[in-house]
Amino acid sequence: MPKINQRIVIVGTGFAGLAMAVALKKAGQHDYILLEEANEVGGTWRDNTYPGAACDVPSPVYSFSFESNPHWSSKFSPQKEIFLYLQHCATKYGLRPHIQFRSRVESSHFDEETGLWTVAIAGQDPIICRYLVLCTGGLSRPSYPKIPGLDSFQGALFHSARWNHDFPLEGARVGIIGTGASAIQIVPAIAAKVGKLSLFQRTPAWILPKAERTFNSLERKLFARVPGYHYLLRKFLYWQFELRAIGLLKPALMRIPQKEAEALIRRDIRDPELQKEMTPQYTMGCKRVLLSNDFYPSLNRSNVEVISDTIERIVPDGIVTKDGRQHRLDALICATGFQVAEASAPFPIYGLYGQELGKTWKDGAEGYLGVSISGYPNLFTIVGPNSGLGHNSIVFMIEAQARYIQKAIVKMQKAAVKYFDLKKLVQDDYNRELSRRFEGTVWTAGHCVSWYHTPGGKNTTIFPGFSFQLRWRTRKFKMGAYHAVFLESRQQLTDKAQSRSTAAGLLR
Ligand code: N01
Repeated sequence: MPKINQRIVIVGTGFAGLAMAVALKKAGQHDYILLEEANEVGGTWRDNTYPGAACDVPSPVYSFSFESNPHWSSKFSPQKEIFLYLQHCATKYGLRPHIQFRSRVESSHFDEETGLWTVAIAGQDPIICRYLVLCTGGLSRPSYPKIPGLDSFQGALFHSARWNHDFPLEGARVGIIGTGASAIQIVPAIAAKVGKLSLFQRTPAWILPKAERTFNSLERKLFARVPGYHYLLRKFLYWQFELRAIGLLKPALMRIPQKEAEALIRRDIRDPELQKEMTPQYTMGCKRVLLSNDFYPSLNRSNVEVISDTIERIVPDGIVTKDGRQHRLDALICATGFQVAEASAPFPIYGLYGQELGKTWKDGAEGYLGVSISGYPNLFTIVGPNSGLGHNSIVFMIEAQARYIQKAIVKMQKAAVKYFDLKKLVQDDYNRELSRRFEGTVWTAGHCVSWYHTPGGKNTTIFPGFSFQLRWRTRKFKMGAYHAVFLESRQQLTDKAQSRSTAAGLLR
């Protein structure tokens, strides 16, 4: 029998990986290791360093419930502060000794004989563990546009999530593809520096004003010294954002915030033609609703041009659009999002009987409560299939799922379970329920194409409900939803050994 090096392996050290480790630690479980490809914690908040990067969910709620932060400078914190916060959490909660940096997981294999996972790491010895927790996040793998000629571009080419800080923006002709959450933060941050900014838009996004404000010194003192203050503000913001789910579930209600967004377009964009170009034709909420006060005003600048003609091809010195125009560029930035719905597993994962997760998910990812996948025993995911949110803080979901997984591990350990596997019936029922829940929501009736869906149209990313509903359903580990295979008892092992020697004796 292979030797277990670590009982629990957690892959990733973003919000999810750290929440998982803290949940284990608080439950007195210390036999875990966190594998991190990079050399610091932070996940997406370590990697997204583009100018203007900030959170569009208020920090008191986009942070751990167990760790208030007196250092937030404003309601919507910049990337640097969130990155520092995560580094602080890793240190404060004693997680660093458990983290193995520069460890890229290449694959993992489950062995049904032993009930153990073998985790292969690039250039290192593999790790054998009983439980594997994927905290690799949906927004970790940049998606580059499949546009002919992309590789032929001779200028600086980079993705918003892998910003090239060596490229001098001053006076440069810069092209940005995409007008999503990242692009609307980048444009106002660089518009005044660059010579010319060409913004290539495929679909305009619905944008609402950002109720931004800085925290004054009194509030910061309250965060530091009065634990109840963080708690109450968090509750208030949570419910304020949670109410937005009503509109997503009943899209007719989205007409109200759409009117506000249309008024913002009319107020902040001077050119009536551009106002039309920037007005979305789908129902608000079908794609993520964006928040910004400075994106539209920056489009009025004389050095900024929005190009809504389809990109035909990329050439060595720029972009050619369908109307035949050539846009000459020194740098091309792909603010084109991440491989989310179309992506399978973060690395090859072989479950029961050698089945591979990428193949299991070829028609779209499916799981149960975003934490378990049938056919992949002792494997857990945080922010797995259908546990993303369009209206509230994902950290809330992450903490709920981490608690569920921690309880599952304790329960299985007590019951001496070798492995347990989610019943396929349970997974199918759950996914049928999700399909029913999606009916009539903004994600099915909103007339948009978004990264929430696979190319086949299946929504594999969003939880179609209130976040507290998923929290409620993950409050207890549901042992009955799983097939359990128990570790053999000492007596069973002795019996087995005896019958083997009897059989050998008979053969002699
Ligand atoms: O990516 P996106 P993002 N040709 O997928 C366009 C989180 N986030 O990096 O809409 C031309 O939203 C695409 O066009 P279309 C947040 O969850 C959070 O901006 O598909 N255009 C779209 O305009 C967010 O939702 C914060 O037609 C192409 C854009 O690229 C998620 O990250 C901040 C194209 C991609 O927009 C992703 O945001 C930033 C092509 N071939 C990000 N392919 C916070 O503040 C794509 N596009 C918390």
